[in-house]
Amino acid sequence: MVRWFTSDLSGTTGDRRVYVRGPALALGQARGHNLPVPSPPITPTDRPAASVIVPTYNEAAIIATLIRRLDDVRDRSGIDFELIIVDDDSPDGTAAAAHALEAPWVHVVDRRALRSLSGAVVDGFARARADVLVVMDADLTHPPEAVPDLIAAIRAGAPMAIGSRYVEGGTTDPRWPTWRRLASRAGSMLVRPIARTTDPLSGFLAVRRDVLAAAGTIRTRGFKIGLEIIVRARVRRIIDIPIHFVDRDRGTSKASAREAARFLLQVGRLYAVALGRIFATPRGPRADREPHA
Ligand SMILES: Nc1nc2c(ncn2[C@@H]2O[C@H](COP(=O)(O)OP(=O)(O)OP(=O)(O)O)[C@@H](O)[C@H]2O)c(=O)[nH]1
Ligand SMILES: [Mg+2]
Repeated sequence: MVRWFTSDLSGTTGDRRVYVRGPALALGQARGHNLPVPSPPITPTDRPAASVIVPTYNEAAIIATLIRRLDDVRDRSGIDFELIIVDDDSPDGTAAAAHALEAPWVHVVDRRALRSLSGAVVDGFARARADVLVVMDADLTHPPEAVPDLIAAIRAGAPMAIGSRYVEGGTTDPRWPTWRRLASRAGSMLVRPIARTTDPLSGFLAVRRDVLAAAGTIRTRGFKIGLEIIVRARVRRIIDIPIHFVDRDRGTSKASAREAARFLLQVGRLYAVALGRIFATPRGPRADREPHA
């Protein structure tokens, strides 16, 4: 049975279906949010091996296929991960479509906050029970079959893993027009100096829960939550997992000129964070420095 969460974080997540259209979640609002670190109190045997978080907006046409493919992946890999779909009240009924599939490992968060992809992911982190957190798109551009490799990278000790189109063995969709290839490459090059991965704009990632603690406040206005975590948590060691990125063939992209502008603002903010660290000078005596003679 799919578990429906209330929009109130104090809501329970028992096996009985609880579907309450509550007030907006306090987490993940547009301005910024301290990433949730502690997981909900549960017994160790309840804890899944990983939590896969999927933000959705108008993905009713595709959500069943995603859940079925992830179910196959769970069967074949033997990894007991949970799926957390965080929907922003999609008018096309995405949340209801997920509910109709009734799977014990699938949870649907019915979000009632300002629409925000990153905000939805942050709320998904808050709901997640595992220490390994995976984020992916619903649109099947991120192959569900690569999820075990991302989880394995974290289990092998990496703080973060990225599903990369640009590492050796990875590919982008051959149907991509030239302008899109150039835009993707240019965007990646723009942030390469502050993010040590071949695909810093990828939305397909795995991260250890404790790494999020180091990220502090996450701005949920930006579209690129992976980049936000890399810079704010100063993640140095990232394992790139090659993926074959296949363009969506159902549903519509939410990427837009507005999101592109927001991306540039996000990049500006993150450069300020990264450069601020380099040029930061101590303002007063510091405990770890010798006093001036
Ligand atoms: N909850 C929530 N999910 C969102 C929102 N915007 C986009 N999404 C989801 O976030 C994921 C990424 O959005 P896409 O529309 O695929 O954007 P994109 O990956 O940059 O663009 P494409 O390359 O065209 O796929 C998808 O699963 C969307 O359904 C939002 O405002 N709220
Ligand atoms: Mg997408």
